[in-house]
Amino acid sequence: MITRRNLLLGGAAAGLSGCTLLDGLTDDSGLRAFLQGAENLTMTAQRLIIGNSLAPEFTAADIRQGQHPNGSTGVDSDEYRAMRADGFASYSLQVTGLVERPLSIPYAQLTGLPARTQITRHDCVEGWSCIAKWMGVPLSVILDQARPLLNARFAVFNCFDAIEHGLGGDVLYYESIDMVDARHPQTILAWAMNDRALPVQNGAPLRLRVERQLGYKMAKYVRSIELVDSLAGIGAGRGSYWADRGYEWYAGI
Ligand SMILES: Nc1nc2c(c(=O)[nH]1)N[C@H]1C(S)=C(S)[C@@H](COP(=O)(O)O)O[C@H]1N2
Ligand SMILES: [Mo]
Repeated sequence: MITRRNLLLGGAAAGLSGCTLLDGLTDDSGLRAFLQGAENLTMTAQRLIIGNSLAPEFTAADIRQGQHPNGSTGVDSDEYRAMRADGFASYSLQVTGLVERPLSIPYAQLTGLPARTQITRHDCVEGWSCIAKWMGVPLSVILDQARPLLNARFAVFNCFDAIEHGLGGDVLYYESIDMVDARHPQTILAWAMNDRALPVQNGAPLRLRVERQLGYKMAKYVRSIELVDSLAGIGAGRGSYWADRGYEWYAGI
């Protein structure tokens, strides 16, 4: 079966520079076949196979190069430039929607919260992977502070970057995950990468890591997290910039 992902994987293999093409995941490996097959399974079936298990974690020796920047690599707005100029001291993460306590968490407070460090492999749907070390606050820590209401089913990430400049105006990047992934121990809001402050090209000041899904789920430049009971009102209705353009919403790997 020729899926969009197969086409992308084939196409990307030729032109990629920067990151090692698919660290530990060569073109003819069984794992790649599994990944491609997995897209045809439903999310429920994937969850049965994966359970709530952890994604593989690696050692520092496995980090071969910097994280290959992809998608937006910066934000073209005065608001963002001003935050960047002060080292993001004026940034605050907003937590809104179906919560008991809406939050506005300043950068200095975010980086002072309990943090998790994990060395994981980022798999982009275009056919490359990078192993990097991520450090940040578990999303569950933020949720415990905000106290989601019982009807909260999804966490939506609204980003600063305009991924599309159309006649109808700019489209800002957005993504979403369900509460199972939101509460997963490896789901963190990363503010550091490879022992340094998160670089602008990789999503400064804050980016999501949701380690059992593909790269496009890992929203960079996160402005706010909104808890909702339905994705119908988000973007074109699927709660994700790329899902609204034909990719899987649940991009399990
Ligand atoms: N805000 C935002 N997040 C984003 C993207 C983007 O364009 N904008 N691209 C996605 C894609 S397709 C990938 S592979 C990763 C790339 O992350 P990196 O630049 O740190 O490698 O970010 C994801 N998150
Ligand atoms: Mo990607």
